[in-house]
Amino acid sequence: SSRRKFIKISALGLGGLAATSTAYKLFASNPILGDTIKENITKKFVRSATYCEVCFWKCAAWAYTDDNNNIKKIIGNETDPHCYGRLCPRGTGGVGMYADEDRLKTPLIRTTIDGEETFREASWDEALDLIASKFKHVKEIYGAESFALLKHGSPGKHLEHLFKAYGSDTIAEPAYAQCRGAREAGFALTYGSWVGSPEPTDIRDTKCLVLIGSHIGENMHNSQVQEMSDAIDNGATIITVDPRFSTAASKSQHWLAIKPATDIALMLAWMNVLIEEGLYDKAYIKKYTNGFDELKDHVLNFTPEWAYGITTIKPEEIRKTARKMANAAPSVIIHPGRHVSWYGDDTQRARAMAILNGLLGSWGRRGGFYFKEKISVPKFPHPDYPHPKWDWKDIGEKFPLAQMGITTEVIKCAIPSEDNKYPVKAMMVAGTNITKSIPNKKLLEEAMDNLEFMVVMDTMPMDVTGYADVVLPECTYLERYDGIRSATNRAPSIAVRVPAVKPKYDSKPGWWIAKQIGERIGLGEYFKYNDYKEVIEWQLQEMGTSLEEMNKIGVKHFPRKSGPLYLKENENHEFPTASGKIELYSKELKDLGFDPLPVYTKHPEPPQGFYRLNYGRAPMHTFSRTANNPNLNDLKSENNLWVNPKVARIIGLKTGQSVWLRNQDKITSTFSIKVRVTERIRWDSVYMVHGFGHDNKKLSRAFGKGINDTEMITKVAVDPIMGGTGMRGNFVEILTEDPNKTLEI
Ligand code: MGD
Ligand code: SF4
Repeated sequence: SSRRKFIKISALGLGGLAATSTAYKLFASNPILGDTIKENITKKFVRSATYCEVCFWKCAAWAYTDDNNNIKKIIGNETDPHCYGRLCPRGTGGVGMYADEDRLKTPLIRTTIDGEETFREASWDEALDLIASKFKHVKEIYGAESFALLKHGSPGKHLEHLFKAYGSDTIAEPAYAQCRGAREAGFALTYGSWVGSPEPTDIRDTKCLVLIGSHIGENMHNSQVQEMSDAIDNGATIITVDPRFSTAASKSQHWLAIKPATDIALMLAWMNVLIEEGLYDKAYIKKYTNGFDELKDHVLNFTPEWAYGITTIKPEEIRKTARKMANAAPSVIIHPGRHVSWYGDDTQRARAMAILNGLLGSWGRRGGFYFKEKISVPKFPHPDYPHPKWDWKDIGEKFPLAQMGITTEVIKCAIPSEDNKYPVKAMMVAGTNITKSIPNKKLLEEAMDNLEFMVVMDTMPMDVTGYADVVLPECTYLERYDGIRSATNRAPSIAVRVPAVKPKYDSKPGWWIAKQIGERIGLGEYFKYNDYKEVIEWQLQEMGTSLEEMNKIGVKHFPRKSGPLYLKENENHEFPTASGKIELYSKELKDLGFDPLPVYTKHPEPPQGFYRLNYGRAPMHTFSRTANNPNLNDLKSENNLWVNPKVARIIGLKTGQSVWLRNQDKITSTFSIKVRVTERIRWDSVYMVHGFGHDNKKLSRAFGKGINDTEMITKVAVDPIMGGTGMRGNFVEILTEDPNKTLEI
């Protein structure tokens, strides 16, 4: 079917001129010290409390506006443990999300003019009436469960409420199966609790931080980066395991340039050294863990010499780094990472990290992992949600430890087949650009083709909007109320988001959109407020504060109730696992038919002429959402392909030269990318920053700039334990001529 043909929204006409904002440069000459001009802010500006939505660290911030509804500046909240008063470059540049003249401005409805599919502008009433009629239709004909929601971030929360009230829990987000899910499964199996966000890593007091494919510094999670920089100043040892010489690697005493996909072998060898040399925390192991003897037997043969053949890391380097960790223990952190969906055995890799932390006794210790705590926000009263006949759990049932909806499984449900028990017929996509965040474009397009109805709610004309029947322009986080932020940390705190300015154009907040749809389909009882402000006011009152107070302080702190941050010496502590102990050996995995202890499995390697596609983050961008942001695009407008000089010599490549990619499944890149020849990448891999290569012309700055890594990810290694989509097993050839052009000839 060509019904869901991708519409280039450019058909709508030209946007404004690309006015590159200089605001960012003015306000943050030193990007990480975005607060340097604090002193210059005078009383003539109005200050509103908010928290940042440019990534999901959710730093609390102050937005300053002038009389003309212009946001002059966003700075960090001094008392916030997520940011310690400083925003990262993206947070400072967040004002560009508001200012971007390419923003979605009005609801759009798919239509056909002269045989050509395009979008026409519509009023909110018309768009919402149409959506409401589809909600009713799907429920009547197929059941509410057949309307799926793919979401991310704050807007997703409002829609989740709408969907659950409607009777659908067919909900998923890319932050699970494409990101942190495997890590949460691996640590929950071992310690009984998720790592969560922000991670309870006690970096500021650590003596040794071990980063395994985690590139803090390029991956800009604010307080974590600041704490790491303090730890370095305090003389902490940093050990970085990465096939690429990352920024973190450049700050490290030890950079282990591991052969990709072999991390579990390295960790097994580290365990071998810690146990064989008696360097593990014997008292901690005895008191708090289960399964040490099995672990000891398991790693007996995994010597550094064994691992050398697999990882290419020299045995003495493996021994030396293991001893350094033991020396620092228990103030040592084997960092769990964040985007961990790599090779399909990711839960097991996370288990290996969790076990190493156990051997070193770092969980519940100063400079290791602290016991996190948060405060729960009271639920605004509403009727109970109906029970759906099936939901995300049923869809993901073949993955026994899936704890959230698996996006790719939900997407597959939209493709009709005899054994599809859970047909998805309509979909709402909110705050996620699935064509960039979910691998296997072919599957995604087939699914979208088969949908009867698709609605996208976004702030920008991102690629995903091109597949929608209806596009809804949400206003940005700076123009709306959202739920109260309450995250785990050393001590509980909350933060609020108050609109700094009125919504631009004809955009509306997500809560309003959810309520409008809800009321149109007879769910008014679930939305008993005129303004979301009332919900927050009620919640804050229940928590002993008020919106007025919160708009003055931005962040409110609460005392800990769950006990001390760390274990006391010899304390009897019950971990929230089945046995009450840290499970080095996992009986749960064993009972489910999986390896109870992590095992190294060999993953396919690039064939002759191909290189492993590795991807990551840049400090001024978040996934695909910031590529068109005028302030952030100004700092980095496209991604580059990192290529080792040896490879450059073989192919004859120079820095700055444009190349195209073709992967193992003969998929060629839509656009080209400029080469960066550098020793900082191994010769068997290439690297690029994720989130570029946008193909919607309406994104005047981001269109056609760089390559979309996701487009090259057609082979997915699925984690059998929790359903994560491993995306690092794709191989690319580097082409010096445009393959798309060659094809036309
Ligand atoms: P983005 O690509 O930034 O992230 O995946 P996504 O959540 O899809 O897309 C966010 C979308 O939300 C954009 O279209 C943006 O315009 C829109 N948006 C931003 N703010 C708002 C708002 O306030 N309201 C609304 N309605 N929309 C808004 C992230 C996911 O991607 C994650 S968490 C990870 S860790 C994975 N990373 C990753 C990778 O590194 N490489 C590859 N190839 N794929 C990946 N997928 C995963
Ligand atoms: Fe915003 Fe940066 Fe904080 Fe993320 S880390 S929430 S982008 S300031």
